[in-house]
Amino acid sequence: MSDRLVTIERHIMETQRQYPEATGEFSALVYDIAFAAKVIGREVNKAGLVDVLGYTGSQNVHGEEVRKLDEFADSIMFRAMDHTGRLCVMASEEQEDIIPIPEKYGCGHYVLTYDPLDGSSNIDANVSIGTIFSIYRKVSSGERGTLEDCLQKGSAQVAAGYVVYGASTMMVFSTGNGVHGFTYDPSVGEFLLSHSHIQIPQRGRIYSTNEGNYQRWSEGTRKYIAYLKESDKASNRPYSARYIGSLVADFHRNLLYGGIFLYPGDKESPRGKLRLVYEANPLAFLVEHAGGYASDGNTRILDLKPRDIHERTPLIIGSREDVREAEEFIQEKR
Ligand code: AHM
Ligand code: MG
Repeated sequence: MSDRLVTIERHIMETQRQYPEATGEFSALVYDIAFAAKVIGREVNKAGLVDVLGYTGSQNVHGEEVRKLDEFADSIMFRAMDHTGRLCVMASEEQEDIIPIPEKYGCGHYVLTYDPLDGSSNIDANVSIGTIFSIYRKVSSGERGTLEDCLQKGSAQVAAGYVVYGASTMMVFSTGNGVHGFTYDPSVGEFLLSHSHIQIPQRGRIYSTNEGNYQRWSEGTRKYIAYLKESDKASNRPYSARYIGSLVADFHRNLLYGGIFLYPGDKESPRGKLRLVYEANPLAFLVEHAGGYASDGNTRILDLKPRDIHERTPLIIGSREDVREAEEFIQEKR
């Protein structure tokens, strides 16, 4: 932890001073997300104590059972953001359509897309889960935001981040000027800067993937994982397997220690499982700003143009040299 007490607010103010033309609208938006994260974190931390666990009885757009905390987190994100005048439209992994700003409130220049509670299958077992978000500038011409605003390439993000509700709650984000982590101090109710300018090692020793899908993987993916298990001192193999099954938690560990996370396409789901807009793009933005790389096996994630807000993509993300090597195997060049 730094010897200066740096709250998210102070960090944003200090960063903003470098941009005299900034209006403060964008900074306030990051602060709004931190506020929503505190409220979601409070409920996540009492899961089990009160009746917040289990299912609501309905299904989301992906046909998955909705858990009560999913629904709660989704509603908090919306309610923390709808009235601020900073956003023109939102999109959530939990909602089928884009989310307009209510008519009674004004619209701003920014677009927010989010996965309110990722890894929710882990909720009932007290395993880390997270909230993931991206911020874009409005590109559509009308007064209100449209689908076009939500379907921008990841390279157009102006900020992205996640909150991991784990042993402690942490918010990690980048506004394009380094990746910074803030740990929540419940005694003062603030996120305090604990990890400044995070850089991911160029190569790691950890791989994270659901190997239960092995039979469905392509030959290239199978060969790559077999390669990581081979013994070779010079290239630090075998790698260690670490898979939590919560993307935010798996990503967070690999960001700090180095490593590679893979959710590839396979025979049954050629586009994999994870969503381009809500999961792959924000984490790809972060990993690149930390010196790493993210690919769908062939193309840089941030260069993919989403055609649908719920589109899926294979995701290979982490230490740059590891991801590049995985691409070679997946493309069957090795
Ligand atoms: P969710 O958004 O419905 O929670 O699903 C995404 C999660 C990720 O957190 C995780 O990486 C992945 O699903 C795990 O999938 P699997 O159980 O197939 O390994
Ligand atoms: Mg998710």
